[in-house]
Amino acid sequence: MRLCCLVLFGCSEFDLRGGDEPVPVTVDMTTPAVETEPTSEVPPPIVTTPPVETTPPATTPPPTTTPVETGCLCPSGFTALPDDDGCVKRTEVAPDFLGEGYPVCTVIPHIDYGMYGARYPGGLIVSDDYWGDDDFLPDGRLNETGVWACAADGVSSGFEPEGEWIGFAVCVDIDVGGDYLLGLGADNRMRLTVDGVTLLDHTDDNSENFKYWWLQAISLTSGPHVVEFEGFNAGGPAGLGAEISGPFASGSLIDDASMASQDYDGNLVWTAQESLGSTFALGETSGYQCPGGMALDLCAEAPLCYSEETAACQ
Ligand SMILES: [Ca+2]
Ligand SMILES: [Ca+2]
Repeated sequence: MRLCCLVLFGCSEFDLRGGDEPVPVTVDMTTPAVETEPTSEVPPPIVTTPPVETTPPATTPPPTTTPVETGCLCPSGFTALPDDDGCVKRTEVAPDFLGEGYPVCTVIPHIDYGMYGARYPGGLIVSDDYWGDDDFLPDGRLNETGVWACAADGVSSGFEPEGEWIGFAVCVDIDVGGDYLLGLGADNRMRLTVDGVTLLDHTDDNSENFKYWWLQAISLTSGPHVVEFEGFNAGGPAGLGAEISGPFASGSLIDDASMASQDYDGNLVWTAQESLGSTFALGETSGYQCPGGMALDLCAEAPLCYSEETAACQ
């Protein structure tokens, strides 16, 4: 609850489920009721970077879903999503806890970061001061939102770790499904998964990994999800930038032009900068590690790894 309010811009009562006392409703009978138009606005998502525990997780994670009465009938073993927009079946195991994660510090700015601009999945490139451009100034998204493990002074980021994947597991819990834009860039390698499914996997050391800001679009159903951003430094300067923007109307992000037409900056709900003062949740010698194809959920009652199958309502 606390993190929700720290992270959400304009956190509404709707988000604060379970936190408010019921408010008695009074009706002024002298004034005729005014009918209001239904709104198509969807409530903002709950996006959190959970604190990383420094103690090992319980070996048996508790179940995270409870059956509820619903208008959506699901196949055996599946549970209806909160908005009845589908069914899900999860497989859960306890993660490996490898030790306290690296503390997070702001990236050291670099004029090469983002110098080619934003790059959409279909190849559209947009270059300016916001996304990044080649004007010998350290601007653009990776310079603005990038982070890496703190140096020994604990204030600025350094070059370490080198040769290790580290990253974030961001919880996105939404009452209504919607589309989201994910942006990232890294010095040197990067990968992106949603609910354990790989969306982007750049395991070479091509300088384009940090010279572009890489955009991806996803459609999320209602309910909890985990977006994982990871970076890997092959040597020298290091940085990982990551952002989540949305929600946008379901089915609206169909091509580069439709993605580029959205108000990305005005709908940011999470950036890597929000992890300052915390630690990298994911690592290979620190933090948590899940089996391949599984996502790390630190928003459950106890840390767990999950994979999931989905099915349509019957
Ligand atoms: Ca510029
Ligand atoms: Ca590097």
